[in-house]
Amino acid sequence: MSAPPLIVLTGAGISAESGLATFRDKNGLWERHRVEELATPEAFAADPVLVHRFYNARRAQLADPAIRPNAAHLALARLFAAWPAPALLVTQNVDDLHDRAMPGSPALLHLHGELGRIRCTACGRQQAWRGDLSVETPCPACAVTGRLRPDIVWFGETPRGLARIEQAMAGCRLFLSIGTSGQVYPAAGFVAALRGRAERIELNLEPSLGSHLFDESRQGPATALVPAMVEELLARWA
Ligand code: BJW
Repeated sequence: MSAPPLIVLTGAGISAESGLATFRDKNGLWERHRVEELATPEAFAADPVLVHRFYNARRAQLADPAIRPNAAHLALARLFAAWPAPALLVTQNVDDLHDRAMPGSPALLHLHGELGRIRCTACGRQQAWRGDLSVETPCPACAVTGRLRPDIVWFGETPRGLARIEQAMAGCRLFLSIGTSGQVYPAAGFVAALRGRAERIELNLEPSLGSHLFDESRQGPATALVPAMVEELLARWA
């Protein structure tokens, strides 16, 4: 039998052991705000200074040399380099730890955008951005101020790469969900959509909201579960 076409979905839990906070765990609040209060176009319109501060803090944290891909990101990079069938890595994370583990990989899709990119709502230009952003920062392309925003998918906005995901879902026969609480759609709906078509395995610190929908659910830290899973899959299929 040949290797099954693969989709891997990752969430904040895969980056937790690299030192990045998740959203909905005990330490998931930022300055006492829930992500649902910050990551919306309405929140940005009402208080852009606060929302810029939230993303500036996270962008700065990502630039800290102590924040690096962990054993789970590196194991997935090994899996994707060796997998002998179509494979797509859909991450909900806006950090760049998968990118650093598998630089330039066409298999990686950032469903919710990227912390290291911004976009101008005046001229539409998107670009890489490493420093802070404020309501006074002029757009490097059109020079208009006050219209730059993080290139992030907020609640109510359309996630990235949906056509590509739909195509991959149609052929998918193996689905891994790693480090996500299964509370945010459309990613939370992938497991149900693949019912009866793909083997679905969850790897998470604790059972997610949709845990019962998986064929198998393994609990533990991603840096232990993911390398073990990758070794199993490569031994079986590659
Ligand atoms: C470990 C670990 C370790 C810890 N090892 N594991 C009602 C019903 C259905 C849908 C909706 C609804 N009302 C509104 C909606 C839609 C809405 C939605 O889902 N809302 C929910 C709150 C219900 N979704 C949207 O608006 C999305 N857009 C959309 O639907 O557009 C319409 C459309 C769809 C399809 C086609 C066309 C149009 C957009 C969602 C945008 C989400 N954005 C955020 C913030 C921006 C990014 C950022 O700032 O970083 O993305 S929200 C936040 O949640 C972030 C994450 O990517 C996302 C998911 O969180 P994640 O990754 O699961 O993190 P946690 O913290 O929740 O879980 C971590 C897990 O890891 C935990 O389980 C831990 O146990 C585990 N863990 N340590 C392994 N070491």
